[in-house]
Amino acid sequence: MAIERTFIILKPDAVQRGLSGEIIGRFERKGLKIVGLKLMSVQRELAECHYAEHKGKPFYNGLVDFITKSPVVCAALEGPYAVASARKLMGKTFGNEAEPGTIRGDYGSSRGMNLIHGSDSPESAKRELEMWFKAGELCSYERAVDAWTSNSEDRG
Ligand code: D4T
Repeated sequence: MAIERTFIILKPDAVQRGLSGEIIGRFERKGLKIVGLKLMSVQRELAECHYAEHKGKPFYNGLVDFITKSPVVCAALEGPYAVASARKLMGKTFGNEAEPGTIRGDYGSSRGMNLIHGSDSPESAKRELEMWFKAGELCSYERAVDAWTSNSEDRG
């Protein structure tokens, strides 16, 4: 089954710079369906849990400080190969290295402030969606256009 869900965070720099709609729009135009969306302030405990794999690295404290500094927009997106598709739209980790045409490549040049997070595997997506969204905050629904953004080949 290649219809997946992925988890996206529009980080504080994206929200502060007024890029939330622009960035969400790119995912919608790709055909991904918004199944969860919220603005929230991130508690330090949640940030530490999210970035647990980076604990002990030199950039870890800065990363946690940054994401807890100002509100973020969290989104759950659904569609064919959603995890990999979203990562491709985002571009390489650092703005200065990301290709033009990608979100990070088009909107930033910073390494520390890279606008967006996206799950890196279906397993991470499941874990992160459970970490960031409460039960009942995600919606399953059909759109008429779904018949034109995926077919039986995509559904495996
Ligand atoms: P995220 O997790 O934010 O989607 O980014 P990536 O998956 O593309 O990259 P990552 O997990 O390797 O890094 C997480 C986060 O840490 C910042 N970072 C990373 C940093 O400030 N300095 C560094 O040297 C690295 C490797 C940027 C993204």
